[in-house]
Amino acid sequence: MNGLMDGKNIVVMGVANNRSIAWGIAKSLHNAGANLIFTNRQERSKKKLEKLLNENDIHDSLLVSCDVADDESIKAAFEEIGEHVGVIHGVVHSVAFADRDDLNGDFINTSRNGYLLAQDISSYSLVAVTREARKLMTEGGGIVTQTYLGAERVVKNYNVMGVAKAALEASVRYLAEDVGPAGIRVNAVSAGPVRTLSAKGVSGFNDKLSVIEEKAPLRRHIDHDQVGDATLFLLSEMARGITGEVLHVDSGFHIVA
Ligand code: NDP
Ligand code: KAL
Repeated sequence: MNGLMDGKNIVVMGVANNRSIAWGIAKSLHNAGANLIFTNRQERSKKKLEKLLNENDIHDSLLVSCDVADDESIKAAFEEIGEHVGVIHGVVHSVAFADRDDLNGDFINTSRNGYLLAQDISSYSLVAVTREARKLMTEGGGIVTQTYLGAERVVKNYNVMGVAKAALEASVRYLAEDVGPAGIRVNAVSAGPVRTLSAKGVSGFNDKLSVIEEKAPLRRHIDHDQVGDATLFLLSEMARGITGEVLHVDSGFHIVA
């Protein structure tokens, strides 16, 4: 690409494999010249990522472990990142989790623990991450998270995750206000369905895909590369006037009744 992100250190959280939305984002950022730092929860994902980086000739990336369920882990991860690169210019938050049992049937049956777990990993984590990342973002920059239409509308089976994403989107706005004076922008991309490891095995995913082809203005699915380019835009100086925003990358599906 055009070196839009030359000299920028960007932390990417949430690559599980080559299908991950975060991997699409990593490729876009790499092609734009960014220096990438990755965080993973599971060792298995770290191994997959190492292989992907080799296959794609991406070298010298720092790989740090981070479980967003744990404040100490987040703190330690960003301290380690700070020791290696000093300043960071952006963070990609691409993590979410809910118990599979809570992702079908009636939302009304969500347990207290299931509700709290989804909120903890999928929404609160952005708050905790932003707090730690801010310390290293001394030159300003951008933070981008990933959300889904189920935050705005009732989408069958999305259930507890829809409520967590609604909280995530509201958190984007409150965080944007807090860190704006430091020149840090906080935005979200609302992606259409992408077949990833998370989406695997959750009921109703295939139905969601076919409706897009039928009803979305562009009559086709999106892929993680399209999410990658939109996220790159939001992290770059091109989006310097944009914060607290939710940008839909969904072939226009959200505008259709
Ligand atoms: P993936 O399964 O590829 O990625 C999910 C990631 O979440 C994994 O890398 C996983 O880490 C990470 N994660 C879960 N729990 C934790 C934790 N406690 N600490 C740190 N990391 C954790 O799925 P996607 O790429 O689909 O998901 C990425 C984001 O995109 C999510 O926020 C999702 O809600 C959102 N999204 C996805 C859409 C889709 O259709 N796929 C549509 C719209 C939004 P690990 O690999 O180490 O387990
Ligand atoms: C309406 C849609 C159909 C699917 C419904 C719910 C999807 C929820 C997403 C959520 C992140 C999935 C999970 O938490 C899965 C988890 O219980 C089990 N999976 C794992 O543990 C794997 C191994 C790891 C890597 O996954 C995680 N997350 O850590 C929504 C569709 C159309 C769009 C999607 C998939 C949106 C989204 O938010 O992902």
